[in-house]
Amino acid sequence: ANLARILMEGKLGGTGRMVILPVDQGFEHGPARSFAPNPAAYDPHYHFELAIEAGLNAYAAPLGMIEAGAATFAGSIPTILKVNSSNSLSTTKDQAVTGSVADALRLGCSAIGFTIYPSSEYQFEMMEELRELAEEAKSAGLAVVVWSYPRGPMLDKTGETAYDICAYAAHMAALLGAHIIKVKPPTDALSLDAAKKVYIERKIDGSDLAARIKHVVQSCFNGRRLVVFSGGEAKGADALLNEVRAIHAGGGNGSIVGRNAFQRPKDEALKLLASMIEVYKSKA
Ligand code: FBP
Repeated sequence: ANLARILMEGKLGGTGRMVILPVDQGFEHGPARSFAPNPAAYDPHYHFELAIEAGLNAYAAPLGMIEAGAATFAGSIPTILKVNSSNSLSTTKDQAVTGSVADALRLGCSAIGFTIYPSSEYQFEMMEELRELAEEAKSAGLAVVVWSYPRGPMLDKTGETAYDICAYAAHMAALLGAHIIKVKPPTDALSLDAAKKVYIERKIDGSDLAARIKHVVQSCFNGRRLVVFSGGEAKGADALLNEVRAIHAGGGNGSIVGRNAFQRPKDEALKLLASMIEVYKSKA
């Protein structure tokens, strides 16, 4: 029922496509890097309002952000409690568990969100933490959203998003029991250095983004799991919309877009989110 709630909410409700607002960048990148471009975004209420006004499917954030708005916005939009986080003051590719299933239930959330870093030295601990939290969440009727971001000493920046690595990471999230899987848009490039060191399984022509998206979706049980793609650093509206068109054409279930939404002035963000929603509503 909680997964259905996310799928039925907002302007894309009932289409099988979704757009989610994630705001955990304060943890991941720090407050100034995240919110200084649009200072209104320092206020947790801003993000609830943005997601609600844009007619999104859900809003995802760590404990403090959800707690700060839970009373005011109760029942207005499905929320996803991000229960682990990394931060930029650490040199390790690890995460701290920063929320619980009990917190998610107390705050009326529809799902928990958890990040794994396949390829990190700590990947197995993260997977084991996820296993426990997902079991608890599911037994309480909550959905499980997994951010699967390959990173660690074997991979350079290019390798982290290379489509075979991305598909592998997405598949592991599906195997770990995720209902919704979140990855970065897969790229074609793989540096020579990374190619020497990592698992390579290039069985498809990856020159086109829609084909790479299709490969990732296929790796998530042939579309039996929901796969959404992140927006990344702030970029031009046209570049983002082209990416969204390719995600839609490749059979992706939608976008989970943070910085490209909250770092723009609200009117611009609402316009961009409306255009994204239009793409997902159109015939793929
Ligand atoms: P963005 O749309 O801002 O990229 O948000 C998606 C997200 O997964 C956030 O949830 C997370 O904080 C961030 O990306 C991590 O980005 P990076 O890997 O660049 O640190």
